[in-house]
Amino acid sequence: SPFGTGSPTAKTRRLEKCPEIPPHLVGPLRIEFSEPVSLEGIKSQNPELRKGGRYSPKDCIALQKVAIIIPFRKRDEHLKFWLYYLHPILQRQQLDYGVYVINQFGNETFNRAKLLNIGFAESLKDYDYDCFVFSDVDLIPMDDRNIFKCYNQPRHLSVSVDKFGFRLPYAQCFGGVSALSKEQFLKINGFPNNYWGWGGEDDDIYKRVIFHGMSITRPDGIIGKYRMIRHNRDHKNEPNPQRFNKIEHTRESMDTDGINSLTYKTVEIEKNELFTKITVNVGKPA
Ligand code: BGN
Repeated sequence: SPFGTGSPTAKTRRLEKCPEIPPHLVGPLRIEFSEPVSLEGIKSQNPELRKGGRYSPKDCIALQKVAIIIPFRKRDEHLKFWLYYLHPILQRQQLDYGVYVINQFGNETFNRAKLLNIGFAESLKDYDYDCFVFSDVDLIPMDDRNIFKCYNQPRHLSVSVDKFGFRLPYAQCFGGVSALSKEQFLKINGFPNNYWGWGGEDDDIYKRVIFHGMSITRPDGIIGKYRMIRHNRDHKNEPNPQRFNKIEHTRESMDTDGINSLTYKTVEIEKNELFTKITVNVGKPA
């Protein structure tokens, strides 16, 4: 052999691709929120994480490079539970991943979809991600076979949430947790920037997907089980009265409102041990 004699050591062996089905998955998980969790505890339970909440499997080459984007404002307790449950799951799923918490600066009306667009743009400055999982901070999967990766069509992951009696509330539902490849995301011009307050932006995204000739894939209702952390309605995220009108005009607006028209100001980037927190000024409703 031109590479010398003897068997390759662990150090010099070329890594192979990770298997299509990750071998360490356990299936159904017990998820509860009665005992609070601490950041210090989560750190010591996840010693292989790198700065900014990054990870890649050490024994094989991950099949996908996944940025996980969490829109956020003043939900630190929820974020702790999310990190506590998700980091071990994502490592068992053998993903090359990073966690990006996109924190809306100030007290203006919340804008979930714009924060998701910002997460796409900012995470790509960090690493060459090829898949983006967009997750609400209060949603925890109850089965680790629900893999946080991208498929040949955009994927809806949070299909049977306890809050809705473990059923899909309606067939076109695309809210909660979704996964789009870079190509799928760019094809639909990303997400709308002008849905201020609660509701409708996920329906707009669904229509963008359909209008671009794609469809939604989902895990089955067992693997797709989720728990939502109970909470009161947030301040400055009232139901958006314009949402009914806006989702009637997705077809006309989607090519000019999206990742190609995104503007914002980065206020701060913090690389913590468990996640990267990017605080952004998204402006306010026109
Ligand atoms: C829908 C909301 C979604 C929300 C789901 C689940 C609207 C648009 C006008 C019909 N859509 O009704 O945004 O994710 O409920 O709560 O309000």
